[in-house]
Amino acid sequence: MKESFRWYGHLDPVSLQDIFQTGATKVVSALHSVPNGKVWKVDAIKEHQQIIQNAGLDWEVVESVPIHEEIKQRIGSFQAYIENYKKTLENIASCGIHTVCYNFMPVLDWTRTDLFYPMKDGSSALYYNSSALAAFDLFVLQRVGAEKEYDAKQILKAKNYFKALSYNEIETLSKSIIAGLPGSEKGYTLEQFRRQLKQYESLTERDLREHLLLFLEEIIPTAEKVNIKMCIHPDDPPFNLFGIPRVVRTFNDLETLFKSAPSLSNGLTYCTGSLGVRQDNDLLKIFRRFADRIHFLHLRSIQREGDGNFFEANHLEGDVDMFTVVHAIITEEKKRKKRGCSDWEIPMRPDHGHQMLDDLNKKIYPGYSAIGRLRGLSELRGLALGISKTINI
Ligand code: DNO
Repeated sequence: MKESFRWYGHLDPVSLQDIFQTGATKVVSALHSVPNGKVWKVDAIKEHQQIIQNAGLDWEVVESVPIHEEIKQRIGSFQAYIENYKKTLENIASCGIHTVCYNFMPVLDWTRTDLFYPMKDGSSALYYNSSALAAFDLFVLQRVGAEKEYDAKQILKAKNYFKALSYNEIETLSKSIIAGLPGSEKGYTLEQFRRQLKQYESLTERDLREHLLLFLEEIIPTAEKVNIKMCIHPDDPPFNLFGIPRVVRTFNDLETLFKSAPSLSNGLTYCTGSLGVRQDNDLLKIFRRFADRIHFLHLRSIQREGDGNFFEANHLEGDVDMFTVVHAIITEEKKRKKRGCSDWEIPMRPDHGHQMLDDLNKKIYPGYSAIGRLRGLSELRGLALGISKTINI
């Protein structure tokens, strides 16, 4: 695996020099200052790339080129945004970067309800609590028709959850959900969020899937032409939120996606933490089925706590069987190498990490503090080294 680390640019509290010390050689990054929908200019890409190179690192993967909401809904200027997207891919490729991660989650990107969930060892983790989300939906956002989304038991749990919250806790909960986690859009106020959701009111799961497939029909030929591997990121969490559909949640969702555009440029970001939230997602089966189109890896674990609740466990703990996952990855890499593929090594980043040690007193990007990710990377590095010595292909 090509060890990589995510870097959010010059505002990131974790510097490139810090990343260099982790031993990772590759960087995963994006031009976060370019507004969604606008073309990434070659000069801007090159400038960012040069900054990374000056630190002795390589910009290996773009994560993400975001997809404009109008493309997801196929309204307004979606066609122009698709053209811009293609141009951006061409520009990225012309700078020598050939892996692009993206997602197709409407309105919100990844979502958690608690960004500082205390762990027994004194570190803190990210948590998703379905009652907290329902409490926010029903009693803070007061979304019209929200009660139809939940059964009586869930509504009762949400009520009790909400009753126990102080005013400040309600504020914090709202912020955690809609104020924008690192890597997502800037976030919303309650009013903006309501408006965004309303736009999706009549959009069915079938519509959204069709819009994704139509988008792929347009961009995959461009990606192929310029030798870019597009890697869709699974929905996180992998189920519908706020009554709007998500369509990259399960084995079957992925199967549909890749059947409709079989080119290997139509690839997957294999994110164990996102897919692993669902017990019905067999991580090994997913890996094996789509192995040849897995071009990027996000390795992290989660611990399911029932009702769809989960926290982000240490990388080698929790419900993701990291040994089996890494074994499958290394086996795939060795097969690729044997076939003579020059790019047999798959870029991997330790995804998220606990806020711990010195980072507990620092301003961090939730999930993206240095030490927690460094711990994850080191553990994964050791695991991979051990496994790789045992596989002879
Ligand atoms: C969260 C990230 C996501 C991811 C996008 C990919 O930590 O994995 O924000 O970057 O969903 O487009």
